[in-house]
Amino acid sequence: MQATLPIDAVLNAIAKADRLLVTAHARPDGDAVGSVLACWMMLQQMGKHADMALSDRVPRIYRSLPCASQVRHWSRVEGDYDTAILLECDGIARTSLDGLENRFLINIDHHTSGRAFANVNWIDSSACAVAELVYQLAGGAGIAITPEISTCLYTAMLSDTGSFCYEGTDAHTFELARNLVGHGADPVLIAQDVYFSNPASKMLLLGAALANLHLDGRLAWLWVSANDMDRTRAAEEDCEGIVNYAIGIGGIEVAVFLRELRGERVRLSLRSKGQVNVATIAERFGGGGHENASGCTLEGTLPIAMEQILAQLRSEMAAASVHGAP
Ligand SMILES: [Mn+2]
Repeated sequence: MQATLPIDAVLNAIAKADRLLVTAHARPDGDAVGSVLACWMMLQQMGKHADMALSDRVPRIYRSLPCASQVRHWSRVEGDYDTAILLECDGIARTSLDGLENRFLINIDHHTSGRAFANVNWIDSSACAVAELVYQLAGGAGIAITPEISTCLYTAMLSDTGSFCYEGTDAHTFELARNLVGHGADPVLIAQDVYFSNPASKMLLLGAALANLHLDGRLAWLWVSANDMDRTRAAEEDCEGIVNYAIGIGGIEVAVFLRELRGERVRLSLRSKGQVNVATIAERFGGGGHENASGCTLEGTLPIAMEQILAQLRSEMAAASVHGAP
């Protein structure tokens, strides 16, 4: 007898559920937001009672997505949800939501650092975005892929593939994009919302970060202090993508962006062009992600965090024989 496929286990669990909550990781990115919205719309079509909640607000650039205003901004789950669907989380803690502990949990993830922590787990690191798994789920559930669902899933995959640039982007990725556009996603409007609607604070913060850009061989790093954040009136979400300016330099193989948080903590975004696995490094510090894009939070001051991560990266680069000037 054939073992139950993970997607079927998820569909079975949804079929049995009465009241569902859909959530994703804290500091949600485009994939997390778009996939939560699409998953929720799918559940609505299935006639389920479902809500969406995130521990952080939906980033501005994703607030124009269909139904984005219905995402609840919670720190604790209240309500008699019998089942919660967690997207892109390697554990309950990643949601930063309290009150999930005693519920039936469904985990859907595409990170290489994914863990089978839930009652039902579907982890497929070959998917370009968790949106791809939600799309498959919608297909499996036999629901109609509406223009609203397509818009959310296309936005999610656009952001998670780095506009179809990251490792793993292949014919299959474009096939999915083609299907979503066929179902009503408008790639021009979505690109305008995601890439041409930046608040001025984001550009001012980028300027501050680039003033702190440092290069050493094939390694690049840059940072912003808590003071930079205040001075530019930047929001946390304005930091998204800054690391790409460092990894975008010719000859650079590994890059890190550091952001000083209140209370002697530092948030790190790591990027690699492929020779060094930055997911492993992030995991060492309690974070996670993909081989080429990951993140973690370090305890300590900005200079100490910088020293720690640069030492780790230099030793990993030496081990991977990434040497020399760019
Ligand atoms: Mn993702």
